[in-house]
Amino acid sequence: MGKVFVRKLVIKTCHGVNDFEKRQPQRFEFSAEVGCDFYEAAKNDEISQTVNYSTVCKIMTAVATQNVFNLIETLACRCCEAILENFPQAEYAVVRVDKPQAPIKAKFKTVSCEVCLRREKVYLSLGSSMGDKKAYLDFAVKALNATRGIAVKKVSSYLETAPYGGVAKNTFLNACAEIETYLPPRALLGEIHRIEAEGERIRALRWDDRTLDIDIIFYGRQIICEDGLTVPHADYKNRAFVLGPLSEIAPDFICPACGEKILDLYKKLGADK
Ligand code: A4P
Ligand code: MG
Repeated sequence: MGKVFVRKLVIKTCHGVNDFEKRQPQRFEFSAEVGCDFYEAAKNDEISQTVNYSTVCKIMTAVATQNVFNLIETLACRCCEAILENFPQAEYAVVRVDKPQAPIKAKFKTVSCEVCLRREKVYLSLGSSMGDKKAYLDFAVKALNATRGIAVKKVSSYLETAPYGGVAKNTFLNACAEIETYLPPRALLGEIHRIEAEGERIRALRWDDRTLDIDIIFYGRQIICEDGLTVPHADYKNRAFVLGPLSEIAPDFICPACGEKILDLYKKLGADK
């Protein structure tokens, strides 16, 4: 693992909440740190295998000069996203924006903001128990892959399963997907809710039949216990309809909470459940 840096790239451009800032260019300084494994690039002395700092500068210049934003936060986020999209081998990017001429009545060196986005491997469970179930699952995979910041890497086969939980009556079609994303967990959940709504999901009774349900099972190795978001999923270990498809695409993935392998958890549950 290594890091490539750009420090204080100077760009004169127009960003700010005030109208005059949107017309009069002022000085901004852009710094980036991009995490990537460049061992092979160093071994072969080959620029195409690493994160080219010249390209990083071009990306930040393009974002800074082709847009007019209110916030330096937006500027930093857009730069970070563009760097990660351009370098699929980059594990994370940190972008800092300094605005030393910010129009505030105070003696200061600079105002700044910094953002870090990390590409994570995420496992999702997909389910449908109403209408054309296969079409809803196909739609979910397509919609996820079409979402900025999400790339679908693997999809399990679709499995017919008996309803679990005692509320839903219909047979389900279930699958699991592995995605790569730099969206933070809450932003990912927001995109999932949007896709569920586009898939004609109506939220009525909990656990009831639905056209489309997407749950986050794992988000990298993070453990999240917040209002409205529990990761790893609170009940995945009791669900053959999750562990079965997951065993197909990630049998050796180790749960960050309990330290057990997916395939072992599936065997423990018993494939008949
Ligand atoms: N939420 C918290 N953690 C998560 C997470 N890791 N991923 C919150 C996604 N959402 C999470 O979910 C309710 C709230 O949980 C969300 O607003 C979110 O903030 P929901 O999707 O709105 O409602 P739900 O799906 O009815 O509830 P829940 O608890 O997600 O139910 P499940 O777990 O999805 O179970 N039987 C079979 N055979 N196959 C199935 O797929 N699915 C269910 C629904 C029941 N029986 C089933 C199946
Ligand atoms: Mg759900």
